[in-house]
Amino acid sequence: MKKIKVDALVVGAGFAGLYMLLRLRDKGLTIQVLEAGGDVGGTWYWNRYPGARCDVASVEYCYSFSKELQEEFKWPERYSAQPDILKYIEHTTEKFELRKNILFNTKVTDAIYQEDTQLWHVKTNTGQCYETRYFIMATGCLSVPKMPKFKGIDSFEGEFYHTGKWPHHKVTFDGKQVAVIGIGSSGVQVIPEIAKTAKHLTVLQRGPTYCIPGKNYPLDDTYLQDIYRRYDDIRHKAKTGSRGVGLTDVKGTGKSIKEFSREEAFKMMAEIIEHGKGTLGSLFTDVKSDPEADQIVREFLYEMIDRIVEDSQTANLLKPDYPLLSKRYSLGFEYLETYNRDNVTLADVLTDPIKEITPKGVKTEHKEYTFDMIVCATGFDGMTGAISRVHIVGKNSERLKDKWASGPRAYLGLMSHGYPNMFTITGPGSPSILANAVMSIEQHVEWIDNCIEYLDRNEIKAFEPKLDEEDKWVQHVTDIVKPFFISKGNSWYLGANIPGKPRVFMPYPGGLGTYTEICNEIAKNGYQTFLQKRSYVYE
Ligand code: N01
Repeated sequence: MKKIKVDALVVGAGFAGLYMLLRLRDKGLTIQVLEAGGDVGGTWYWNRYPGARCDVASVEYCYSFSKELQEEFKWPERYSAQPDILKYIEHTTEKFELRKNILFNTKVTDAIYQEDTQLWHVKTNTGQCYETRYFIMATGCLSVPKMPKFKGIDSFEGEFYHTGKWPHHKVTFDGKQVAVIGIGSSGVQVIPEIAKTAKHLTVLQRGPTYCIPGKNYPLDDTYLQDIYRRYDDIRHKAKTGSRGVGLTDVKGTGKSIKEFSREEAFKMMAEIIEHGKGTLGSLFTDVKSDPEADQIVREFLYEMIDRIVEDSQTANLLKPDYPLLSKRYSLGFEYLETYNRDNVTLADVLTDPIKEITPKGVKTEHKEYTFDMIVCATGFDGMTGAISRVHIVGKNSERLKDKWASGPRAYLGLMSHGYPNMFTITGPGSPSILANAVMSIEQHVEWIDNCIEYLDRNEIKAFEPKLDEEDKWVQHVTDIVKPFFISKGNSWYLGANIPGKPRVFMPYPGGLGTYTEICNEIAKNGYQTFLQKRSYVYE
């Protein structure tokens, strides 16, 4: 089959793929972007369920590379909804004329490294074949929805949806008996929206989740003008701080929560929530790791649940029994309040587990429910899901799937030893979703872009991390996360939500600013931690 030759092949047309395309195209490289979806947007193309929005402020959850772009798109809300985020991505695509380099409805199936030519051969599900020097996976951290494997799932006769693959047609809940399975960030967002119009909504909860009430509001021109004036400073703080945000990163107390009286600590936490500024995790130094500190925060949150949720049995069911910061908690908008509605029931499927899906609904051990619609908000095969679904073969015919069988092994989350010239944007071992994802993406794209410039300038044909450096990085990620609750949580950060997936903490927890410094230092020192092959020998 005839191969189409390009300098770089990018997989995915979300925030990461689009910016990568723009940077490399401006260098004069020939680029092909392949996208499985029917249009641009990545996560924001697929997750179009009612209530979907980002819980990072919109003025920060957007590209910083163009001052003009930054100031011409008017964000309507503090936490803008999915249609507005998608509109922003489409606007960026049109502004920089990116669409002509993207092939939609095309999935990459195979990527095989050719050691003789040092090129990648890439195949798609539509039968195309590409030959490329640089193979770049911009497939996102949360792009493979996890569908639960209930017995009888295909027999259900009603409507069946996953929040992560929401249909394009209008879905109505009016007059319907609806079930939601899953109450992570997606469930917390979709539940209040469905409850507004459904005849009845039953939330099938396995494990409760911490949900902090969020503060959303419309943004007016005065607010936006003020942001534009301060943007340089906000972005600087975002890129050098740990979480990729410059606006809401209020200074913590720098003290243990135990240094305050219970009343003082509760008052401070209530204020943080009331004003929607900062996070409970950064207010005190020990909430991330000390069980006693966590207990105080938990009691505060339990009190909050008791205050909001009228039925005490429901309130008790909504109280998680694990440390707050052992998982990603959700920002909720009327989530807890939704359980006060007459048309909403919370069902505990931890003590009464789901046995099967029937043609008419759901059967648990002790009950049988009838539903017109089931919505699964059951999460994703995070971080490695999309990468491991491509048949990637590197040097010595090694499959990436085999190399990563006991957990992903990558250097800086950017490259993996044995897979020369293959880059991953926000890959495992990078800050990715532990920081504002758009800032993580910009940092990666710019680093890759500079690296490619270096490779081309120095006529380096093959480039990959040294194995010992990769091993050290993987160990470093494991070591720095160890003291924190998050290293043990039953979360997708560790692959704990996917049966059989190795439990390895995947994102880099040391903060975006620190990570960026490390990456920059490596580049400044001539990429000494990488093998660099000019002709046939590594130097
Ligand atoms: O997925 P999740 P998500 N039977 O994995 C339940 C980002 N995000 O899509 O806890 C019954 O967090 C599971 O129960 P349990 C964000 O990074 C961001 O909500 O395992 N239940 C859990 O309740 C987030 O972390 C935003 O007991 C089953 C839920 O499904 C990430 O995406 C918005 C089950 C899955 O929760 C993932 O969030 C949305 C089963 N067989 C998403 N299998 C914002 O920016 C799973 N569950 C706001």
